[in-house]
Amino acid sequence: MITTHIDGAVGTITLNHEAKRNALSERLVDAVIAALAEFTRQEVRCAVLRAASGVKVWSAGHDVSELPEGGLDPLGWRDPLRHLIRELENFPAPIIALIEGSVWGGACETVLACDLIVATPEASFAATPAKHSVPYNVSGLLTFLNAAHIHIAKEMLFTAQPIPASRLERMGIINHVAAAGEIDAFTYDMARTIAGNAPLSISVMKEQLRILAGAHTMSPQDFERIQGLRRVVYNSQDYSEGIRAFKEKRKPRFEGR
Ligand code: YXS
Repeated sequence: MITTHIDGAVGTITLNHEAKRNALSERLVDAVIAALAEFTRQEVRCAVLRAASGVKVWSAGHDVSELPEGGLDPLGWRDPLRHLIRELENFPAPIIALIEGSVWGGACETVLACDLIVATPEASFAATPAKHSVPYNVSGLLTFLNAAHIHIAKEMLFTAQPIPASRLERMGIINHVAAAGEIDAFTYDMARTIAGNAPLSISVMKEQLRILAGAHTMSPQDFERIQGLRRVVYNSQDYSEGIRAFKEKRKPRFEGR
């Protein structure tokens, strides 16, 4: 599912399930989370999350075959994607996402939940809930909102179209764009710079920024109303049609009910 490597104080996790385009299955996510735990034990001071060099698809997003076909929240607390996002945010050192190829659906949020993003110019990012009639969850939408201006977050989420890395860099959503032949050297140079700084200060600043980024008040009534609205979506015919269409490798026909 993945390979890992530690070089000094820099750890690398490489997604390695090409057959399923690195879909974020429970098995792959569990492997990434176990690697992060090992990096913590090894006192890694900066981690790099990447796929194999030259890959066409960085990750195809949530494993659709593991999504419920209807009647259950597809992105509940214990969902592998939700678990992965929390582990990335709680990992005590910075994580740099090194992106080559296309990034889809929940993998977009995964990349945005990392602390820094370096991508090749050819890389692209497609947020896909609207493609599958998935009611994204509240903390997941906050990941997008913390990374992008609300108009860009809405463009990503409402169009579900791939957006090139070069455009996202111009908007400050991606830290750096680097050519394929240079991106490794660029990324690991930054990782070593971070790893050479004070780890306690960085770790506490990362945790403070996580708390500040998540500090939003929402009344219990608003939360319950949102959950009710989301339930209408994942109980809809459109949601079941979205999952079925993916499995039948055809374009979904949404009726708005
Ligand atoms: O047919 P086999 O068994 O060889 O498997 C195929 C695909 O079914 C499988 N695969 C996936 N399996 C589970 N979940 C996925 N997300 C997924 N994506 C792909 O991998 C094998 C090779 O796929 P194939 O033939 O399509 O590869 P390709 O190179 O022609 O095309 C690569 C992609 C990524 C353009 C294409 O696979 C694709 O469009 N995948 C789905 C991208 C997507 O819509 N992801 C969003 C998943 S849902 C999600 O993340 C959230 C719930 S949400 O939508 O709310 O954000």
